[in-house]
Amino acid sequence: MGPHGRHRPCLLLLLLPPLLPLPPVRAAAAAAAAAARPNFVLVLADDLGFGDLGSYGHPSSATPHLDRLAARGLRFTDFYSSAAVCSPSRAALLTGRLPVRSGIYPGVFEPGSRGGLPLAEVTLAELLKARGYATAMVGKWHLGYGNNGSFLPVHQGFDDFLGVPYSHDQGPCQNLTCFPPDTKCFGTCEQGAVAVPLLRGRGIVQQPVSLPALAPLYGRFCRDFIARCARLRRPFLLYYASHHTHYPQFASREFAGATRRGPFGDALAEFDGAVGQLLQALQDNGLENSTLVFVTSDNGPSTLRMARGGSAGHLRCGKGTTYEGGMREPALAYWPGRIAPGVTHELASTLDILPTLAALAGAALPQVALDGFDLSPLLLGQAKSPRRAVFFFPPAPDPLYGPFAVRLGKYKAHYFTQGSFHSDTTPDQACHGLTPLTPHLPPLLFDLEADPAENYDLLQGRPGPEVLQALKDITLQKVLLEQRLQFGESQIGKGQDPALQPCCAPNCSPKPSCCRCSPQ
Ligand code: CSN
Ligand code: MG
Repeated sequence: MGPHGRHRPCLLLLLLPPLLPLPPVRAAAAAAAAAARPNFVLVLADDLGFGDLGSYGHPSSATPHLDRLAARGLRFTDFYSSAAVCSPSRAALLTGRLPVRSGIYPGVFEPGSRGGLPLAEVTLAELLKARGYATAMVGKWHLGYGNNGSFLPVHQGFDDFLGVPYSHDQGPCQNLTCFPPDTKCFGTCEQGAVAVPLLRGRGIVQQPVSLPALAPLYGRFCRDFIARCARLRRPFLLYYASHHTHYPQFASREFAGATRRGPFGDALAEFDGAVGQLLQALQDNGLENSTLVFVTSDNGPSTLRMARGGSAGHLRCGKGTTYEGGMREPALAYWPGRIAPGVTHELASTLDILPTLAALAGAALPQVALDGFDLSPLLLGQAKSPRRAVFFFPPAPDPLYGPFAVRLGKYKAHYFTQGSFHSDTTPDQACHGLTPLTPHLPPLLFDLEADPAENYDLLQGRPGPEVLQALKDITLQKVLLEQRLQFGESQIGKGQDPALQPCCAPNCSPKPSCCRCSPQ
């Protein structure tokens, strides 16, 4: 493994022995050490909302495999992503740091973006690799492409990568096939960019990518990777970042038209089937009891897409906003024999994934400011969540404003609100793109247990002493965070250079339309 180029030297790699085959006398010790290092399958859905899964109350979704994980694993009711759009959310997941620290703002990376997740950031993959893990990723990256792919996963700790560098609507999607045999994708997406490529490592294997072929390709890649790790008795991290529920939704022949919920439901069902295949592969290789499977989503639903977008359930607004619908997500933790089935109302965040998996793997944490907590005692039923607060930053964060909202315990205060075009078409105008940035002094204050939909501002009535105390406590949290939070240099602000867009025929003309390498 690891044929895809150099990895920058990192302190952890220098401290730990190189990953050479162990001499036979130490085989028993190695086996014992391996038993202490569980495998991790980290599944991230795209723009999947709090209300989209059957196990989270959706009446017409077909998600039998995810619902089985929910029934046999730990289901979170109060789990948050760390941003309301894609790139910053993924940066937080892989670094355990608020995305403003790594400079992943404003908005999301574009096909020709100059920046990417800085290579100096220590990712979950790098941290586990230093602990002897094999690491692989399939699916959507969206943390930069850069000059000749210099920001791709293979430069951020992943031994292998099969996937798409950004969203599959960041190219002219009218040329893509969404439903076979001959149905083109709904909508036109981003004109003027190259056709969306499929990459292996740093190389382009298809341009444009065939969306209906993706789930089977990814499935084979994952099965092979899992089987190889099982054979080598090597612990592994598999990061599966699905595209399906992002616009334009797609599905292969097996799933197209197969559900009661229409195109979104079909795409979701195929994603669900892919999760089922991952579980099957674990079972086939005898790894089900030594593997933690964790499933969540990057941000809330894109209600702009109407019935083709996801659902936040009874939560307010969706993608792009700092209301609950923008960032509260379904989350499932499944590890038979270790994690007891149940439901938890404890606070948790994608920021906590890195410290949690590091603790379970016995890996050292990077010596940088982290914003996550080790949830392993919560997962293993030994303690409550150490997390007390959640901070909500908008897609265009600014140190002048700090977090737009803060949750502490069951209370959430909004100091600023702003609509987002991603949350258009909901009945609530506060969600919509034309609703401007609005400061709130005093903040809007909601009790998320009594009022998860954020309808009833507690400071509108005659607030009692408990509510006034909560207001003080929560405002203190905001101030304390602002004191310790350093905004990194904006990576997305470095702008774009069309010449950086991935092109399978580098010297072709005219760009971008000549960047095609497979028959339509
Ligand atoms: S996202 O969706 O990448 O899943 O967040 O596909 O915010 O300008 C968001 N945006 C294209 C997108 C553009 C996307 C934006
Ligand atoms: Mg997304």
